[in-house]
Amino acid sequence: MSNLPKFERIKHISLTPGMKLIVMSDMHRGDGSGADDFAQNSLIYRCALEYYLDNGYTYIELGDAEELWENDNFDQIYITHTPVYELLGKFHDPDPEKTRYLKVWGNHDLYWKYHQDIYQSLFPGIQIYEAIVLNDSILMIHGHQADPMCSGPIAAVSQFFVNHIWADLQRTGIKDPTRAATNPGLCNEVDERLHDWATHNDQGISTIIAGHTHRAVFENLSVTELRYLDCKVKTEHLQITHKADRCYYNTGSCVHPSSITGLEVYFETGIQCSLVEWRYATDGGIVAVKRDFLNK
Ligand SMILES: [Mn+2]
Repeated sequence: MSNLPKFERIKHISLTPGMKLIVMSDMHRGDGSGADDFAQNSLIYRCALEYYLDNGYTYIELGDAEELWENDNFDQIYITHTPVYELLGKFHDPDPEKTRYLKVWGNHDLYWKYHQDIYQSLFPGIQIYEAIVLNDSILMIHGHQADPMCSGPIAAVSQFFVNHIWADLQRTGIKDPTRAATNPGLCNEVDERLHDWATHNDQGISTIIAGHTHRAVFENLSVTELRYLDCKVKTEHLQITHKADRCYYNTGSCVHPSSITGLEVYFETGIQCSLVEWRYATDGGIVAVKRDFLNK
C-alpha cells in the first residue's frame, strides 16, 4: 500500500560512480532587513558553495531557498543577494544533462511552481521540480507535503500570517515561537510522517531526504540524538526515541543562528551520505569558515 502523495514535476537521476551531490535547503533568502534570517549566514553559505563548486559537486537546492511569503517579489531578494546568484550561475548549465544546479520548490517558494519563467531569466533553461528521485529509490522533496500546516487549505492561513504579521514583528527583533525548528513536537510529527512514507510505499522508494523542519537528521537520528549517543553522560533509563536506519535524512537549514547544515551524497560502491555543518572557526587568530561532519 502506498501513502506517498503524488508529486507534480519529478526529475530522475542515475547516480554513477564518482558523482557527488550537496543537498541543502531552507535558505529563506530575503530582503536584507531584520526579517532576512539568511543574511547573517550569507558568507558561510558562499564559502561552502565555493568549496562544492571547486570539488565537482552537483548542488541540489531542496526548497524554501527564497522567502516569498514575506517578500512580494523576487527582485528585492535578487538585488540583496546578487553574489549568491552569481555563484549559483557557475553551477548552472542550460543543458539539463550538464547542469550542476537542481532546484526544488518548498512551501515558502511554491511561487516557482507557477513562475519558473522568472527564474529562467536568470538561469536560462532551468527547470524547478517538486521531487528528485535518485536511482529509482531515493526520494528528495522539500517536506512540507508531510506537514498539514504548510500544505493543503490551512497553508493559505499560515502564509497570510507570515506575509502580513510575522515579517513586521521579525523586523523589530522578535524570534519565531512557532517555527518547527524550535518546536520538537511539530518536528517529530513531520519527521515521523516522512519516515513512514519511506518505509510504506509501493513505488520502490526506500529513503527520503527532506528539509522543511530546519532540524538536521542523519539515518533517522536528529543531531541531538547523534550527540547523545556519542556523549559520556548517560543517566540510567534515559533513552533516545528513534532507532537508526537509512530510511530518512533531513538537510537542516541555512538559517541556524551561526551555521548552515547540508547532506553530502556520494556514489562509490553504493550510495553514502554525510551530514555536514559549516560555521565560523578560529584558526591561529584568523577567522575561517570550516566544515564539520555531524555523523561520525
Ligand atoms: Mn518549508
